[in-house]
Amino acid sequence: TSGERTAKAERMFELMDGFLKNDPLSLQKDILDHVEYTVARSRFSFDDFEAYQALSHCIRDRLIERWHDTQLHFKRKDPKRVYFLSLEYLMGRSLSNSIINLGIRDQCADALSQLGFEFEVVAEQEGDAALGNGGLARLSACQMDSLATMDFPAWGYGLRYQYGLFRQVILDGFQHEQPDYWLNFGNPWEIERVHVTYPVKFYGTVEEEILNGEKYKIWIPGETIEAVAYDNPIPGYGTRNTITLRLWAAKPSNQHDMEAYNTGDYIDAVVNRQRAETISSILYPDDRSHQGKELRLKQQYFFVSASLQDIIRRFKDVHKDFNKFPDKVALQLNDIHPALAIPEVMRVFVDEEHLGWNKAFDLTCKIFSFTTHTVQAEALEKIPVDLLESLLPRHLQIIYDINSYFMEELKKRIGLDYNRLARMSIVEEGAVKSIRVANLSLFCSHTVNGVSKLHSELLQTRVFKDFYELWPEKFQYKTNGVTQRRWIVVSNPNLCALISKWLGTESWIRDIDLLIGLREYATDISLHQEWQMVRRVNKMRLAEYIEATSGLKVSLDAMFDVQIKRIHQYKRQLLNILGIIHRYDCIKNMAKDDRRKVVPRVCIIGGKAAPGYEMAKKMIKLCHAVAEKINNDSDVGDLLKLVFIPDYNVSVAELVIPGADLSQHISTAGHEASGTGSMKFLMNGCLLLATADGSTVEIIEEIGEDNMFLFGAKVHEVPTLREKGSTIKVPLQFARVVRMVRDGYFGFQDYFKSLCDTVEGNSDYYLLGADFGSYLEAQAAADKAFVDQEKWTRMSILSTAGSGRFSSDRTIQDYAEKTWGIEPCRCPL
Ligand code: Z16
Repeated sequence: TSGERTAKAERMFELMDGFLKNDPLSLQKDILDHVEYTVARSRFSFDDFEAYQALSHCIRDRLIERWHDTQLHFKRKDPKRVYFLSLEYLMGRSLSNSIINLGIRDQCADALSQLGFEFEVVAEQEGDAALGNGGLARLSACQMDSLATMDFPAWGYGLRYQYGLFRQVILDGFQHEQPDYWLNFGNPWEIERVHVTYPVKFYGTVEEEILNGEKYKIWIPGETIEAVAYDNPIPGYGTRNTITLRLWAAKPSNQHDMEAYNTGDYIDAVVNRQRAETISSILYPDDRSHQGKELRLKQQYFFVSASLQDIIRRFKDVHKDFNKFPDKVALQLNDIHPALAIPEVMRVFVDEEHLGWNKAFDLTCKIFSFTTHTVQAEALEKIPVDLLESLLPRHLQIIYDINSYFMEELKKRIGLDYNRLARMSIVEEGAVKSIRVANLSLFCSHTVNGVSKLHSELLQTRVFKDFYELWPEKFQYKTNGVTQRRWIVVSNPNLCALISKWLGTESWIRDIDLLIGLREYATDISLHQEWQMVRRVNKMRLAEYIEATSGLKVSLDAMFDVQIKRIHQYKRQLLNILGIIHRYDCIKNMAKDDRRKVVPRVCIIGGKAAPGYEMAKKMIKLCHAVAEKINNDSDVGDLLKLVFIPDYNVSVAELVIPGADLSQHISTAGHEASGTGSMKFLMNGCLLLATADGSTVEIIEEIGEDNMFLFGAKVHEVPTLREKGSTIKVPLQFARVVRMVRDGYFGFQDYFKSLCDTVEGNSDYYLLGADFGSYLEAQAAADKAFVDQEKWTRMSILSTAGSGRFSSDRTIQDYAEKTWGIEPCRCPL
C-alpha cells in the first residue's frame, strides 16, 4: 500500500542520512572509502592514478544523486523532450568538468591536498573519451553541457565504441595509427544498465500477415543483436539538473538456445555469438566519407533502432495516443548519419503500431529536424540499394514508398521537369543504384539547420538549391557555439578568475552576454598587466608541454602561433607550412643586423589525418621535415621554431588554446561550414588570422575586422579564381617555396612531389597560390601588432569581450525556441 511505501521511503532516507556532503572533510572520507572499497588499495598507500579513480567515484556518486532527482522530476512534469541523435561525441575528460559543474572545485582541491595530492596532477591521470572525429563530435559534447546547464529536458543518444579515435604516433615524421582501447582502465563515468536492453534486427525477409482482415507487412529478421544501455550523467552548471547521454553497446542476444551436438559445435556457436560485439567495437576515423560499408550501416541502424525503442517505450509508459507524439518528442539528427531513424519510425508506426501510412508519415514529418555540417558532396552519404536490401529489407521498401509519394508531390509543384525530378529523387539511378540520405532527410524533416550564416546561404544557393526553392520555410541556421564552462572555466582557471574579478561576478559562466562588460576595461592599464601575466603563465605551461613531448625549448617572448584541427586540404595546413618556409627563407637571406628586427615565432601545428588520406599524411610529414631543418639551423635560433604536437585531442586543446597568441583558421572560403576551434581561441583572448569563411564572418561582425588578421579570397570570388586556373598571377615567393620542397631542400623529394602537384597551375583547387600574397601580408600585420604589446593586449581583451555570441548556450537557446519547441524543466534544489 502507499502508506507502507511512504514509511519505507522515510526509513530509507533516515538510513541514507541526507545527501552526500561536499565539505573537504566529508570528501576526504569518501575518497578514502573509495580507495579501500572500490579501488581496493590500502588507504595508507595509493598513487595519483588511484587517487583519480577514488575521487572519480566520489564525484560519480554525487552525479547519480542529482541525476536520479532530475529524471524523476522530468517524469513527473512530462514536458516535451528533445532527443539528440549523434554517432559521435568527443567528451574528453570528465573529472574536472564535473567537479566544476557541481561547484565543488575548491573543496575537492582542499580534500586532495590534505591527503597529499595535487588536484591538477590527479585530474591529468584521466584519459580522453574520444568517441568522435572532430568539430561535429566536439560540438555534440558542448551542446550536451549547454542542454544540462539550461535545464532542458534532453537526452543524448550514441554508440559506446570500444575503440575511440585512433592514437596518433609519429615515427620519423610519419603518422601511424594505434588503437585507442580507452576502457582498459575502467570508466567511472558510465553506469551500465544491464536491464535496459533492446533487440535489434538485421537481414531476413519481409512477409505479409493478416490481422482483423487488414494486411500488414512483417519483417522476419535473419539475425538479432542485443543493445545494452550505458548511461553517462551530464551535470549542468549552477543547477541540480543532470541529464543522460545514453550510449549503446552490442551484446550477443540471449534469445535462442544454441543446439550443440558436440564440443566443437558448442565452441563455434559461442565464438559466433561473440561476433555480435563487433558492431559497436570501433569508430570510423574518416571524418566525412563513408561510402557503402556494411559495418558502418549496421552501426547506424543499431544505434537508431535501440534509441527509438527506448524513446517510444518512454512515451508509451504515459501516453496511449500517438497523435500526442509530436507534442512530447523532438528528434534531432546530428548530420545525416542517423537518418535511418526516419524509415525506422515509419516502420514502427505502420507495421507495429498499425497507424496507417498517411497518419504515420504525417507524424514523422512533425518530429524530425536535422543539422548538416558541411558543403562537401562526398560527405552526403549514399547507401547502395543492394546493401540496404540485404541488411534492412523492410526499410528499403519504406524508402521506396516515401519516394513515390515525394515524386508525386514534386510533380504537382514542378510538373514533368525530369532532370530536376532525377536530381531531387531519394533514389539515385546509375551504375550503382543508391539511396541519397540527404534528400530523404530533407523531405521528411520539418527543419534543416546550417551551422553558420554563410554555410546556410551556401546550402540555399548551391547544395540544396532545388529544395530551398520549393520549401524555403524549412531552412534555418544556428551558428555553432562552444561551452565557456569547459573552454574557459576548466581549461583556463586563471583567466576565469580574472574575468570574474573585473566583471565583479561569476554570472557570465551561465550568462555569457555579460562578457561584453570587459570592453569597458579594454584600455585599463592594470587589467592589461594582469591579463598579460595570466597569458604568460599559460604560455609557460604550454612551453613545458612542448619540451616534454618534443624536447624542444621555446622562448616565451616569441609569438605562439597555432593551427590545431583535423588535417585536410581545404583547411590548408599546407598554406601555413609554405608560409613558414617563406619566413625561414627570409631569415636566411637577411643580413645579420636585420635579423634583430624579426619578431620571434613558435609555430605550432597539430591534428590527425584520416588513415587513408594520403595528402593529409604528406602534410604531416612535410611539417616534420621542415621542422627538422629549421629547428637545427643556428642562423635561426629563437627567431623561428616549428613544433608538431602529436596526438591532438580535447585535453591537448585545453592546454594549447589558453597559451596561444595567434591562431590560424585559413580554409579556402566556402569550405569550412562553421569552425568551432576559432571560438575557443577567441574566448581565451587569442587573436585570429583567418579567411572570411564559416563562422569567422560572424566573428568579424562581433569584434570588427581590425581586431583580427583577415586575408584571402572571399566566397564569391572563389569560382572565378578557379576558372582562371593557371592564368592567375601567383606571387614569385609562392613558386619559390614550392620549388624548395620539390627540389628536395627538406629531403623526401619523391614523396612530396604529388603534394606539390596539388598546388600548382590548374591543379590548385584550394587556391593556395592565389591567397599566398595576402596571407603573407596578414602575417606581417600580425608581427607588427605583436611588437606593440599594448595594442596586442587590447585586441586580446576585445576578443574575449566579443566572444559571447559563440557560446553553445546561445545556440541551444535558438534550437529550443525555433526548431524543437521545448522549454526548460528545472529540478528543484
Ligand atoms: C565534422 O566534424 C564536420 C563536418 C562534417 O561533414 C563531418 C565532420 Cl566529422 C565539422 C565541420 O567541418 C566544421 O566546419 C563544423 O564547425 C563542425 O562540423 C561542427 O558543425
